[in-house]
Amino acid sequence: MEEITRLRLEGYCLLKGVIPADKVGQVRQDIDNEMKAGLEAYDKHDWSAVTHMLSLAPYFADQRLLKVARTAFNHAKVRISQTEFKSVPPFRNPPEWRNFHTDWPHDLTDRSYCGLVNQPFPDSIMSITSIWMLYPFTPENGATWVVPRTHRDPRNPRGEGDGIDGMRSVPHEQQVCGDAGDVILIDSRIWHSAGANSTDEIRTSVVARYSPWWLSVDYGKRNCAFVPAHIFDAFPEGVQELYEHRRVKNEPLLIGEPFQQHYM
Ligand SMILES: O=C(O)CCC(=O)C(=O)O
Repeated sequence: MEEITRLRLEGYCLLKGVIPADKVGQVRQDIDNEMKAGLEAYDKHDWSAVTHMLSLAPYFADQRLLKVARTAFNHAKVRISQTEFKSVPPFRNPPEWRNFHTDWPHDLTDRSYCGLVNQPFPDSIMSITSIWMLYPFTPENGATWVVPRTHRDPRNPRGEGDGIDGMRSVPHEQQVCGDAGDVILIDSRIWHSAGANSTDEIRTSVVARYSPWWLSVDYGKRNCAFVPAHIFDAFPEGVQELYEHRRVKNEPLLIGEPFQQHYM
C-alpha cells in the first residue's frame, strides 16, 4: 500500500531508509552524545532540541517525507512544531508496560500547555508525528505500539469517561519494528505508546512533529522552543523553511492548563 494511503486508512505508515545505512551510525552517535546538552538547553534556555541534532536535521526535509505530509495536509506549507529526544533507556519498564495516548494538538493531558483540541475531535488530520529510528526498533527494545485506525475513533485513552486503560495492552495493538534509518509517521490522533526496553542498550530515537501552516504554534513551551540565529542560519534551506517561525525567541502566549481549555 502506498505510504499516504496507509497513513490515511490505518493512521500510520513506515518510511524505509530515510537515512542511508552508511550514515545512520554516525547520526545515532551524535544524538546519544548530544542528548544531555540538548535537554539542558531546552530546560534552561528554551532552545529547541533541533539545536543539538545538527547531523540529523537535514533529513527532516526529506522529500519523500514532505510529500506525504503535504499530501495529507493538502498544502505545501508545512512546519515543524515540536522536536524531542525520545530514546528509551536500557532496562526500562516491564514488557507489559504501555502508555497509550494521542499527540499534540490531540494530547488531552499535554504538560506544557500547548493547547489542545477537545473531544470530539473533528475528522481532520492536524499534525503528523515522525518517529526516527536511529537504532533498529524491535519487540525487545521498545518499538512503538500503535492501534491501527484509532485516528478516527471518537474515544481516547486519556479521555474522561471513555473507559480505556491506556496503561495496559489494548485490543488490536501492533508494534512497529524497523531498521535504523527508517521513520514512522503517525496521524497525531492515533493511539500509540513507546514500548518497554528489556535490553541493555539504549533505543535511540527522536521525534519531530509536522503541522500545517494554519495550526497555531504560539502556545506552550515545546511549541515555542526557539532556534538561535547562528544555528538556524547554518541549516540547509529546506530545514530553515520548517523552523523559520522559531528562528528567534518569542514569548509564548498563555492558554492555561488542559482542564481550563474546555469551552464552558
Ligand atoms: O518513542 C516512541 O516510541 C513513541 C513516541 C511518543 O509516544 C510520542 O512522541 O508521543
